[in-house]
Amino acid sequence: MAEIPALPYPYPLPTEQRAIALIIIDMQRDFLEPGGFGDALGNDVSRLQAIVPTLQTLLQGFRNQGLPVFHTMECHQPDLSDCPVSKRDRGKSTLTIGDAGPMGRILIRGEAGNDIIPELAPLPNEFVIYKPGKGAFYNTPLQEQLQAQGITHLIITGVTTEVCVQTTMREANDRGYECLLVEDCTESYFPEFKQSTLEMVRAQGGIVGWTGTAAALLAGLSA
Ligand code: TIU
Repeated sequence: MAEIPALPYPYPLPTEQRAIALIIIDMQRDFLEPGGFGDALGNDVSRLQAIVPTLQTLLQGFRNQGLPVFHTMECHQPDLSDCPVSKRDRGKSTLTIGDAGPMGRILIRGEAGNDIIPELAPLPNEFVIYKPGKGAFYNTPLQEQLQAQGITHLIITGVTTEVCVQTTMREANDRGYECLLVEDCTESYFPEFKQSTLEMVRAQGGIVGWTGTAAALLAGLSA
């Protein structure tokens, strides 16, 4: 079986290449642009822009090989029926989920600020998962869609590393997926939290999975 350089040891690729899918988590204006949810929580959102070019290259690599791509979007229904009060009230920000901001209502499906950034816009043949929680498996059809495609290996990218990315990777690990977190395609508002997440994922013999780079993965996929 082919493998690619990764930590804590090489990541084994599946024999059937279509069993590997790219998951891009929450690369939405709400997290990357001023006036969205990340900004309302008091974060410096400009930090997250750094991964966009590398993630575009990785996405293009998956598209070139015809491999499955899943985009997730953190969002809520306009009536907030899928948003727990605890989530809405948390943080005591001036603007919170459902309030009108400069890009429309914060974290509400269909609003301009909730869109995926144009550089990474999904193609019609790609999967889009609308998720109300931090993990992409909670209250979504992701598990059924992965199983229907025979996918066993997940390449995990997006924002933020220690919140939605790590939660999703832990959920996927518990469901038996072989997960690789791409370190130059994920970012956090807190550099030290990103670093700690990479380390805790691959500690204890890869207790949650592997970490590796986009270049190593792309080289392995095209070999
Ligand atoms: N606040 C924060 O770091 N993240 C989130 O609220 N959602 C995601 O990580 N997508």
